[in-house]
Amino acid sequence: MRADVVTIFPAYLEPLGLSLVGKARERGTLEVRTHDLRAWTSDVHRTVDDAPYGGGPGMVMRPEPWDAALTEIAASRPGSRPRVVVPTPAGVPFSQRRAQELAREPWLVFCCGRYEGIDARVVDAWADDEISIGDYVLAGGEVATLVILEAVARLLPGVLGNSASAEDDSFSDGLLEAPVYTRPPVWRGAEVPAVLRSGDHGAVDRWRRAESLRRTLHRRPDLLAAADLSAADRAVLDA
Ligand code: 6GU
Repeated sequence: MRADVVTIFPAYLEPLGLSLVGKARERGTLEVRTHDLRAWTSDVHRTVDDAPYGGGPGMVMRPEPWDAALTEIAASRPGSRPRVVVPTPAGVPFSQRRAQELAREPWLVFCCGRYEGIDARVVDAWADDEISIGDYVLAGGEVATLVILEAVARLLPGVLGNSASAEDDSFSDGLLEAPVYTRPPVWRGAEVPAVLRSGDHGAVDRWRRAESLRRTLHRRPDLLAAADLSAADRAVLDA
């Protein structure tokens, strides 16, 4: 996969050189190109914003630098066109399902807005997706892009050491994951649940399913409505 990121703060994307995403880049599974939007300004002050029509606080990003940037980036690989993502708190909610969908794309372009956002005309002209990472407001789209790209990168073929770990994720079956433990078996007086040390894989699977269900019931009851529940699952929840 190739991912281009357009921002006025390229340094904000430096974490994409680290850890799992950095390794995916080293292996060639993911190619990330970060671009400074100001490279597509033409005035001496390299202006990217202006006052909002209709009044109100803050500034709005002007359409011309965005259109010039996206035109040039889109033309950099003739014969294919990128999926253009605009992270914005006014977008549709990001989810594991959307991460899976984006992970199937060969080429993504992220447009990181700042201030009060990007002029709606250039968003309408270019964006395939406007995505929010949650119900709170960030100062710009850069951190949201980091979030989305990390969620997508770990789904790319060969990125996770154990591809089962992606399938086991919280949300992949619509439930939160069960708690996890490692050594020591007793830490500050707290024991690892005996079933996990029993060697009985069937019992471990049942325990994990029950913990998932109970956790989801307490923390995210909204998820249960959409989950695919067996009679045994319902018995756990009713207990
Ligand atoms: Cl994608 N951008 C900004 N600026 N704030 C957000 C967001 C995105 N998602 C939630 N809050």
